[in-house]
Amino acid sequence: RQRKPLVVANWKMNGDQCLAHQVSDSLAALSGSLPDILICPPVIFLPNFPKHPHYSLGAQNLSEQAAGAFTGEISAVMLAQAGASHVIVGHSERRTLFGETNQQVTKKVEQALDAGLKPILCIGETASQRSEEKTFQVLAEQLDAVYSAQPQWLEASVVAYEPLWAIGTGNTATPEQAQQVHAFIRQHLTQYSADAAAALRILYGGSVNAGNSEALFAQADVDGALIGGASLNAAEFAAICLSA
Ligand code: G2H
Repeated sequence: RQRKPLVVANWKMNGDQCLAHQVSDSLAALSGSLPDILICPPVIFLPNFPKHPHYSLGAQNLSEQAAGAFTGEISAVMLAQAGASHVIVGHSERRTLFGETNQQVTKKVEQALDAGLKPILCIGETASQRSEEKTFQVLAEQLDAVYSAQPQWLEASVVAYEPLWAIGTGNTATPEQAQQVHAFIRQHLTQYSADAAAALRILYGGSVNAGNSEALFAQADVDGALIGGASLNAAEFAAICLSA
């Protein structure tokens, strides 16, 4: 494999200290060739999350500001100090439920990179955009908003394709649908850097579970996954990691 797979757990606003220990124990028990594994729990759990060489820690969101009077916000530097190596940026729940715009997403990517965090940029189309055959256009806009002015950001990035119609619905994209879009994303990004596009890890997200992960990971341009619901079950998440 050209790119080492990356499997990311996105707990969203779920979990507790007990789950942290369960997940840590089940990942620590794995052996053989493992993918890169990243756990993104709610930030409150980061400082005391059990450590193990089999996985790293990340955050689910960050402030678009560096510091200052922004009540309730958490900066990239704080996340790094709390133990995060990566941060999810622009998840569709942030975009749709909290109104995050492409412009804000771009500022967040910049903050992450300035603090030495790797951004996991989430992009995806809605069901109606797909049925109107606007999928590629929407994804291109989301990518270009971030990388057109700063193509060098691509090198330190991870991209996650999460079709909105597949998130938490049990309605996974087929491996062929995922591959088609991932190939488009990689091709589209070659305009910024052919080398960075070739090296970029493109994750799939949306109702991935232990029953469908292997077929998704078998696709040439699927370099891992972002797992929501199924990452809350320690044994299932470990099984997904093993299938990568
Ligand atoms: C998509 C995904 C993880 P789920 O949001 O980011 O969640 O696996 O529950 O569809």
